[in-house]
Amino acid sequence: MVAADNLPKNSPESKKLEFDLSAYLKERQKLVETALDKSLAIVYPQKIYEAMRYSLLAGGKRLRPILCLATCEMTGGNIEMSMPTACALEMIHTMSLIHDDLPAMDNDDYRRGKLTNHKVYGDDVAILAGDGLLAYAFEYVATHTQNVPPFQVLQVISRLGRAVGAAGLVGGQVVDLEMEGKTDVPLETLNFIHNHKTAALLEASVVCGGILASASPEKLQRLSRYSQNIGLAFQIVDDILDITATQEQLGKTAGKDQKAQKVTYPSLWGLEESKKQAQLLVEAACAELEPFGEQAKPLIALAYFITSRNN
Ligand code: GRG
Repeated sequence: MVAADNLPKNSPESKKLEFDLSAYLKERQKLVETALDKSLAIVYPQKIYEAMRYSLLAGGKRLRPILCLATCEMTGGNIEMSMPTACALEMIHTMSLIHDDLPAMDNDDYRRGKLTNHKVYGDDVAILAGDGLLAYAFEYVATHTQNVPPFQVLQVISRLGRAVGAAGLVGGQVVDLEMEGKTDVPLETLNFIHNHKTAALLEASVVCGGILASASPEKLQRLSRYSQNIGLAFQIVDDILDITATQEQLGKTAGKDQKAQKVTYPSLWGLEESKKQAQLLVEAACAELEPFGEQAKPLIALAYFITSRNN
């Protein structure tokens, strides 16, 4: 779990907003942790449930569930109706991390400050733990969402499916793997990779929150543009942190991109320009929230958190 005390309580953005992001994140992370813990019991065969829970409850910022809850509230819904989808988003995100860390992909030993799933349970069980979490995410939305019309639940399930599959995470990961070892990756391809690998699930987190609260198509469009912008900003900052943060801060191996000579935003633009671009994207994201007025404070603060975070 990220220490909320590290968050930008006194940053210019949170002062301007008069919004205590640190307290907000602490409270929301606690709600999400409790809901995730309750969502998955250990039954027979214990081994697979233990492996699924090992990564699901390993901490992390819980950004995707928090974005979903915040958007649902901003558009007139509430935490109860969005918590099952928030949990499902974290299950999907966690499974993508488990598979990403496998020797056949990024081959990482640490994630969220702990040994990766395959290091503890073996490659075979780690693959199955990822599969188990992915399937359960969809089951969980379908069986646990309350006080939302069935058509909207169906729309959420459909948006999640699109974000995960070849039109989303899987598609982004495939192109990322194809680009391994290449030094002439064009910006267009880099953007494709990260719009799919990173931004697609962040977009689904925000848009699903709006769908659950019956937001209008115009509002959903704005939410979609907000989240695409924060999604790309998130990845630019991720690339920057790979260079500037320590393994302890990141909870995973630092400096991996440079070591693998991977094309990243800082390798194309340099650190300063990358920071500037991330800031511009966050500003563009926040401009989309103007019609939501005061209610948009949490989503604006979360957007600025993306550029000021240190893990
Ligand atoms: C989804 C079916 C399916 C398979 C997985 C491996 C893969 C396909 C996709 C890779 C997706 C991936 C790992 C993208 C990177 C996204 C990213 C920036 C992760 C870090 O997110 P944080 O910083 O992590 O929010 P925490 O630990 O805080 O939750």
